[in-house]
Amino acid sequence: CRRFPILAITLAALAIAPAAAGAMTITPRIVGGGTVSTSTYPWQALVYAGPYLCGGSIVSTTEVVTAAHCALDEDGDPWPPAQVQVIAGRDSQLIADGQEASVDSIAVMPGYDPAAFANDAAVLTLSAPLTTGLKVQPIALPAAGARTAAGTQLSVSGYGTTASGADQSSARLQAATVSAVSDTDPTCGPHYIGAYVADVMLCAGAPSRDSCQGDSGGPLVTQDATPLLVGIVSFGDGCAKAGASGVYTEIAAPSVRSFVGAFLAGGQPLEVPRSFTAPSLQGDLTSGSTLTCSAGTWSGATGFTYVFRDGSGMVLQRSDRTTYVLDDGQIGDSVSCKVVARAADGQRASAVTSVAGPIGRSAAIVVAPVVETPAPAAPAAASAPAPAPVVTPAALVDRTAPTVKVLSAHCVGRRCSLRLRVSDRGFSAGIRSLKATLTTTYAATCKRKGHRSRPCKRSVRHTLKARRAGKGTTWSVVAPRVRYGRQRFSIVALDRAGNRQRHATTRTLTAKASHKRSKKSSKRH
Ligand code: 4AZ
Repeated sequence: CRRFPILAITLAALAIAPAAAGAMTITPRIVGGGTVSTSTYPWQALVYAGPYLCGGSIVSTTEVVTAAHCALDEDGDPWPPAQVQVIAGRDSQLIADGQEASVDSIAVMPGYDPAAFANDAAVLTLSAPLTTGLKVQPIALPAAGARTAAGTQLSVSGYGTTASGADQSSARLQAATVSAVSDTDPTCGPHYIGAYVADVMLCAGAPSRDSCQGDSGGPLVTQDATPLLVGIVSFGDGCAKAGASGVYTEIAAPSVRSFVGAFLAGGQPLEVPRSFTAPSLQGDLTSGSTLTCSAGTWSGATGFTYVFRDGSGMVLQRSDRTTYVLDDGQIGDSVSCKVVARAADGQRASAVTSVAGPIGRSAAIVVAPVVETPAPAAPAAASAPAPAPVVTPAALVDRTAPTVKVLSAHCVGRRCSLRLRVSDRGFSAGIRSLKATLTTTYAATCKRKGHRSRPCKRSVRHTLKARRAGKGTTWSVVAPRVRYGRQRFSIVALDRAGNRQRHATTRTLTAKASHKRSKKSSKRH
């Protein structure tokens, strides 16, 4: 149930997809989907949450149901509503039509535990109502307790990947027919022992048809004349894998039905804190000084947690303290603060400050002489407040993949080197390794039988060693003798908990026969 990064879109899908808009029957193709239109699936919403792609179901003009795991950021806090966008009535991610809606508040189903899978439901309340029409219509919910019988034909739709592990989402909306599978079927409960909670989940599948990464949060509906939303795409063991059904949050489960139903007209929704003025960071941007994060104004908040992060997104401090003391390690870096507000009934909401930086050297450090004599036991700047400890909630498990940022990159002659910062958001079990590859593209002469030799390009690939550069999070990669030409470095980090960076960090340099440093010729990924 990993969220799928909004990165690339299958352009090829556009070229090969037949115009099936409006077709009621879905032709199984690729991993079982067919291209459809929101005029047939008008309850389908596209949900961009932070950097991730998810699906959603329009249940009223102002409410969209999605998965809880789509609504939460890497720390397990609801995304700041400003970082969530809902789009209705859009058939292709490449065509900016339909209705774009902003989100006012995010409610996550009580009892959702990011470390488990149960209660994977959330409701996004939009800032302004959607206009209903041919391509935008709410879908009705089943009654509480009206569970879906095994064998019922259902439709699942979304813009997710069309193959398990694929690195591109589908440009165009896809849908597939799957059948409800009994909780006790070997592909369902017994296959997901320890994860499957029959009370609040539903399995569905069909040979080579399934939901997949990026479809999370999206609708599973009946194929009746008046379709009902019976499930939310939640998780699965791969996609369309023999022996493993897809798992959905079951809307008809009484607890899920009452959570979602409370948001529909006439209901009493849970109170979710709301931010009215953005939080802010105050203080001197120099090492040794104290930054104060102000929560801004909120409604419905009974308490706050403050998360200070560095420029790479690494958590510096997470606690109820509003202050953070900058230290030398942050010189040249930047800091931001996320405020997480809690309501009395457990709902939370977050908002973030803008990024403050770069952080400078404090005056005390600038004037401190290089120590030639043995250092005194107490540091000269003893009056400066001690840096606050980094708070890592011990109860957390490392579930997030590490990320790599390029700090510097250059080639001098044939030697190219990169300095990298590796971060592992939230609680980290530590970085195990970095896989670095270099693809060199150089000018060559190509000969083909019966043709004259002509200039062409060739590529070679090498694996490189990445080494920790001193203490902390800095690593380096050096290619000592490259061929002159274009050098494309690709780095993927793996942490000790087995989380692998999904999309490689890349950097392209040019090695030229001169002793000047080459210019960076492309941006980082
Ligand atoms: C996912 O990663 C995901 N086959 C969603 C659904 C399924 C598998 C993975 C079910 O979002």
